[in-house]
Amino acid sequence: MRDKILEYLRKTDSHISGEELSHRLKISRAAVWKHIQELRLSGYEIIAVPHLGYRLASCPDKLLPQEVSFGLETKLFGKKIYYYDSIGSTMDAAMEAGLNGAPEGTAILAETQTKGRGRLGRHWVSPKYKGIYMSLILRPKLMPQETPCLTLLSAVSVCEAIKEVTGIDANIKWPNDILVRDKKLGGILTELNAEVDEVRFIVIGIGINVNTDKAHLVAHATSLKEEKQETVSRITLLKAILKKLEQNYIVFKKQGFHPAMEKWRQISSTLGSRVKVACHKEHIEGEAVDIDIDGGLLVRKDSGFIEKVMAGDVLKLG
Ligand code: BT5
Repeated sequence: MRDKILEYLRKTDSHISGEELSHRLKISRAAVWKHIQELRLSGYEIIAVPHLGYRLASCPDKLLPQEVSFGLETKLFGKKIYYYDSIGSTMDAAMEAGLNGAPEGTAILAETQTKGRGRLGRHWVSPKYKGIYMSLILRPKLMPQETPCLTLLSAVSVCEAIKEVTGIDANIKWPNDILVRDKKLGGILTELNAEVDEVRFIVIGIGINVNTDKAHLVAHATSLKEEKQETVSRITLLKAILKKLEQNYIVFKKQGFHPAMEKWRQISSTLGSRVKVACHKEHIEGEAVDIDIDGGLLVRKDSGFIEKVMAGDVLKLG
């Protein structure tokens, strides 16, 4: 019912009376008033003018499901949303939702995470109301070893959305870092629930520093606000990410990784550089020449031998 009231308020250019809302929604005026109060409590600024009615003055800067859904141009992604004001990690909630049968495209969103994580159990700093912290459930028919390319596809989608919404050119450091001017703006974390030969579901975790102030950024990091010197709408960016991700994912399901791979090459900050890749306990040094169809990084060592790396941390040497 609250969503319906919000819908009417959004549709109305000026005011809508309590009487009209009560008539249209077939609820009492007292019930209308109660819902308006609840909307106000969740951050909507609703002005009430005697004899005229209610007017929506502003929406909260929160990633509330009804805000994400409003004008969302996707068929599947973000159609089902779990929203948390605060959570340990959206990855854990997504894993649980996945196990409970949550459909493909289900998004878990949080305003802050107390145990946000990166790869290998590293911490992901998630200041409240400042970033996008989302986990998305996908159910592709893939073998576990075919999934790393989805990390790359997600990174491409995030960069495309950033470009569309802010005009900023972000780059990707293999495999999962979103960079702007060589500083980390965001990261992608992919986790699986799989059997040996079949993926049950994948969780794509996306963390982006949107309006984080300099004082709250970790070392070597940046935010969109820092780059643009103005606040960026998290909700607009989130919707654009869901749209781009869905578009690229549909193409991936029809045509494989090639189209996203080509886009990845264009915005990579890794290819063509001399790199040192730390993977497991060894280091591989050489020129990052390309990525493979499964998302692996191809490194040409000084011996001329090309080695494929599936996971690791890249240090650019020159
Ligand atoms: C990543 O890991 O970059 C993946 C981050 C994924 C975070 C999302 S948020 C939603 C979802 N829920 C989660 O719990 N996680 C996902 P990695 O490449 O391992 O990088 C981690 C490193 O980045 C840390 O060790 C820090 O050095 C740095 N770091 C931590 N927080 C950061 C931040 N907010 N901005 C930039 N760098 C950060």
